[in-house]
Amino acid sequence: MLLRAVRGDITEADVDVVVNAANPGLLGGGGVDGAIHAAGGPEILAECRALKAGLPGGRLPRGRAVATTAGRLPARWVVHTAGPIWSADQDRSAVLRSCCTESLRVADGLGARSVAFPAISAGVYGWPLADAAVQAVAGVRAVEVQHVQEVRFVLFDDRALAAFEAALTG
Ligand code: AR6
Repeated sequence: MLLRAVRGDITEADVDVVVNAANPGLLGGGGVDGAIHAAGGPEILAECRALKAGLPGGRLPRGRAVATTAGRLPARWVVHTAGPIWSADQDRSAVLRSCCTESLRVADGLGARSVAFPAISAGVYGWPLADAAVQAVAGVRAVEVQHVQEVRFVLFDDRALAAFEAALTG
Protein backbone atom coordinates (compact mmCIF):
# COMPACT_ATOMS: atom_id res chain seq x y z
CA MET A 1 0.00 0.00 0.00
CA LEU A 2 1.42 3.36 -1.10
CA LEU A 3 0.85 6.34 1.20
CA ARG A 4 1.29 9.86 -0.14
CA ALA A 5 0.31 13.44 0.55
CA VAL A 6 -0.84 15.96 -2.07
CA ARG A 7 -2.30 19.43 -1.99
CA GLY A 8 -5.81 19.83 -3.36
CA ASP A 9 -9.58 19.77 -3.01
CA ILE A 10 -10.68 16.29 -1.91
CA THR A 11 -14.02 16.64 -3.73
CA GLU A 12 -12.06 16.46 -7.01
CA ALA A 13 -9.94 13.43 -6.10
CA ASP A 14 -9.99 10.61 -8.67
CA VAL A 15 -10.13 7.79 -6.14
CA ASP A 16 -12.62 5.04 -5.30
CA VAL A 17 -13.31 6.33 -1.80
CA VAL A 18 -13.29 9.82 -0.33
CA VAL A 19 -13.25 9.92 3.47
CA ASN A 20 -15.39 12.65 5.02
CA ALA A 21 -14.54 14.40 8.31
CA ALA A 22 -18.17 14.33 9.45
CA ASN A 23 -19.84 14.64 12.86
CA PRO A 24 -21.90 12.11 14.86
CA GLY A 25 -25.17 13.61 13.60
CA LEU A 26 -24.23 12.63 10.01
CA LEU A 27 -26.34 15.33 8.38
CA GLY A 28 -23.55 17.50 6.99
CA GLY A 29 -21.84 20.61 8.33
CA GLY A 30 -19.08 23.03 7.35
CA GLY A 31 -15.49 22.46 6.26
CA VAL A 32 -14.73 19.41 4.17
CA ASP A 33 -18.10 17.86 5.16
CA GLY A 34 -19.96 20.82 3.65
CA ALA A 35 -17.78 20.73 0.54
CA ILE A 36 -18.40 16.98 -0.01
CA HIS A 37 -22.19 17.30 0.35
CA ALA A 38 -22.28 20.42 -1.85
CA ALA A 39 -20.26 18.81 -4.63
CA GLY A 40 -21.72 15.29 -4.30
CA GLY A 41 -25.36 16.38 -4.20
CA PRO A 42 -28.45 15.29 -2.25
CA GLU A 43 -28.04 11.53 -2.78
CA ILE A 44 -25.29 11.49 -0.14
CA LEU A 45 -27.48 13.20 2.47
CA ALA A 46 -30.39 10.85 1.67
CA GLU A 47 -28.18 7.82 2.38
CA CYS A 48 -26.80 9.47 5.52
CA ARG A 49 -30.36 9.94 6.81
CA ALA A 50 -31.16 6.28 6.19
CA LEU A 51 -27.95 5.13 7.93
CA LYS A 52 -28.56 7.50 10.84
CA ALA A 53 -32.01 5.98 11.39
CA GLY A 54 -30.35 2.62 12.00
CA LEU A 55 -27.77 3.90 14.50
CA PRO A 56 -28.39 3.84 18.27
CA GLY A 57 -29.60 7.32 19.25
CA GLY A 58 -29.21 8.34 15.60
CA ARG A 59 -25.52 9.00 16.20
CA LEU A 60 -22.32 7.67 14.68
CA PRO A 61 -19.86 7.11 17.53
CA ARG A 62 -16.61 9.06 17.12
CA GLY A 63 -13.91 6.80 15.70
CA ARG A 64 -16.33 4.66 13.68
CA ALA A 65 -17.03 4.86 9.93
CA VAL A 66 -19.93 4.23 7.53
CA ALA A 67 -20.17 4.31 3.73
CA THR A 68 -22.61 5.98 1.32
CA THR A 69 -22.71 6.64 -2.39
CA ALA A 70 -20.46 9.45 -3.60
CA GLY A 71 -23.31 11.00 -5.63
CA ARG A 72 -21.85 13.28 -8.28
CA LEU A 73 -18.25 13.13 -6.99
CA PRO A 74 -15.67 11.37 -9.18
CA ALA A 75 -15.29 8.81 -6.36
CA ARG A 76 -17.55 5.74 -6.02
CA TRP A 77 -18.17 5.96 -2.29
CA VAL A 78 -17.88 8.40 0.59
CA VAL A 79 -16.84 6.94 3.93
CA HIS A 80 -18.03 9.17 6.78
CA THR A 81 -16.21 9.24 10.09
CA ALA A 82 -16.65 11.54 13.09
CA GLY A 83 -13.35 12.69 14.54
CA PRO A 84 -12.70 13.65 18.16
CA ILE A 85 -12.74 17.29 19.24
CA TRP A 86 -9.27 18.33 20.44
CA SER A 87 -8.85 18.45 24.22
CA ALA A 88 -5.80 19.76 26.05
CA ASP A 89 -6.78 17.74 29.16
CA GLN A 90 -7.76 14.39 27.67
CA ASP A 91 -5.79 12.18 25.29
CA ARG A 92 -8.26 11.37 22.52
CA SER A 93 -5.63 10.33 19.99
CA ALA A 94 -6.78 6.67 19.96
CA VAL A 95 -10.14 7.89 18.65
CA LEU A 96 -8.46 9.87 15.88
CA ARG A 97 -6.34 6.85 14.89
CA SER A 98 -9.50 4.74 14.95
CA CYS A 99 -11.21 7.12 12.49
CA CYS A 100 -8.47 6.38 9.99
CA THR A 101 -8.24 2.66 10.73
CA GLU A 102 -12.01 2.13 10.54
CA SER A 103 -12.43 4.30 7.43
CA LEU A 104 -9.73 2.36 5.62
CA ARG A 105 -11.23 -0.97 6.75
CA VAL A 106 -14.67 0.06 5.43
CA ALA A 107 -13.13 1.21 2.14
CA ASP A 108 -11.16 -2.02 1.79
CA GLY A 109 -14.32 -4.03 2.53
CA LEU A 110 -16.00 -2.28 -0.40
CA GLY A 111 -13.15 -3.39 -2.67
CA ALA A 112 -11.70 0.11 -3.09
CA ARG A 113 -8.21 0.35 -4.57
CA SER A 114 -7.61 4.03 -3.78
CA VAL A 115 -8.72 6.11 -0.79
CA ALA A 116 -8.41 9.86 -0.16
CA PHE A 117 -8.32 11.24 3.39
CA PRO A 118 -8.61 14.84 4.56
CA ALA A 119 -6.90 16.09 7.75
CA ILE A 120 -9.58 14.70 10.10
CA SER A 121 -10.18 16.81 13.26
CA ALA A 122 -7.58 19.41 12.17
CA GLY A 123 -10.13 22.11 11.22
CA VAL A 124 -13.20 23.05 13.27
CA TYR A 125 -12.33 20.33 15.80
CA GLY A 126 -9.06 22.10 16.60
CA TRP A 127 -6.53 19.25 16.57
CA PRO A 128 -2.92 20.50 16.21
CA LEU A 129 -1.96 19.80 12.62
CA ALA A 130 1.38 18.07 13.19
CA ASP A 131 -0.14 15.58 15.61
CA ALA A 132 -3.29 15.11 13.50
CA ALA A 133 -0.97 14.00 10.70
CA VAL A 134 1.01 11.63 12.97
CA GLN A 135 -2.19 9.99 14.27
CA ALA A 136 -3.71 9.69 10.78
CA VAL A 137 -0.63 8.00 9.35
CA ALA A 138 -0.43 5.61 12.33
CA GLY A 139 -4.13 4.77 11.99
CA VAL A 140 -3.80 3.98 8.31
CA ARG A 141 -0.63 1.91 8.78
CA ALA A 142 -2.43 -0.26 11.35
CA VAL A 143 -4.67 -1.82 8.69
CA GLU A 144 -3.87 -5.00 6.79
CA VAL A 145 -5.59 -4.33 3.50
CA GLN A 146 -6.81 -6.74 0.84
CA HIS A 147 -7.66 -4.34 -1.99
CA VAL A 148 -6.43 -0.82 -1.25
CA GLN A 149 -3.23 0.02 -3.11
CA GLU A 150 -3.06 3.75 -2.47
CA VAL A 151 -3.94 6.02 0.43
CA ARG A 152 -3.76 9.67 -0.58
CA PHE A 153 -3.92 12.41 2.03
CA VAL A 154 -5.46 15.39 0.20
CA LEU A 155 -4.60 18.59 2.04
CA PHE A 156 -6.16 21.97 1.51
CA ASP A 157 -3.11 24.17 2.16
CA ASP A 158 0.69 24.10 2.27
CA ARG A 159 0.85 23.92 6.08
CA ALA A 160 -1.27 20.80 6.16
CA LEU A 161 0.68 19.30 3.27
CA ALA A 162 3.99 19.91 5.10
CA ALA A 163 2.61 18.30 8.29
CA PHE A 164 1.55 15.14 6.44
CA GLU A 165 4.79 14.96 4.46
CA ALA A 166 6.69 15.10 7.76
CA ALA A 167 4.49 12.41 9.31
CA LEU A 168 4.97 10.15 6.30
CA THR A 169 8.74 10.41 6.38
CA GLY A 170 9.17 10.56 10.18
N1 AR6 B 1 -10.55 19.30 0.53
C1 AR6 B 1 -9.58 18.92 1.38
N2 AR6 B 1 -9.48 19.40 2.64
C2 AR6 B 1 -10.41 20.30 3.03
C3 AR6 B 1 -11.47 20.74 2.21
C4 AR6 B 1 -11.52 20.20 0.89
N3 AR6 B 1 -12.46 20.54 0.03
N4 AR6 B 1 -12.22 21.65 2.91
C5 AR6 B 1 -11.65 21.76 4.13
N5 AR6 B 1 -10.57 20.97 4.20
P1 AR6 B 1 -12.88 20.32 9.02
P2 AR6 B 1 -12.91 18.62 11.45
C6 AR6 B 1 -9.63 20.74 5.33
O1 AR6 B 1 -13.21 21.51 9.84
O2 AR6 B 1 -11.86 19.45 12.11
C7 AR6 B 1 -17.70 20.03 10.03
O3 AR6 B 1 -18.63 21.04 10.23
C8 AR6 B 1 -9.50 21.82 6.38
O4 AR6 B 1 -8.63 22.85 5.93
O5 AR6 B 1 -13.60 20.14 7.74
O6 AR6 B 1 -12.80 17.12 11.52
C9 AR6 B 1 -18.23 18.66 10.33
O7 AR6 B 1 -19.61 18.53 10.07
C10 AR6 B 1 -8.90 21.03 7.54
O8 AR6 B 1 -7.48 20.91 7.39
O9 AR6 B 1 -13.08 18.94 9.87
C11 AR6 B 1 -17.94 18.52 11.81
O10 AR6 B 1 -18.95 19.14 12.58
C12 AR6 B 1 -9.49 19.63 7.36
O11 AR6 B 1 -10.09 19.62 6.05
C13 AR6 B 1 -16.64 19.27 11.96
O12 AR6 B 1 -16.62 20.24 10.94
C14 AR6 B 1 -10.55 19.24 8.39
O13 AR6 B 1 -11.31 20.38 8.75
C15 AR6 B 1 -15.47 18.36 11.80
O14 AR6 B 1 -14.28 19.07 12.07
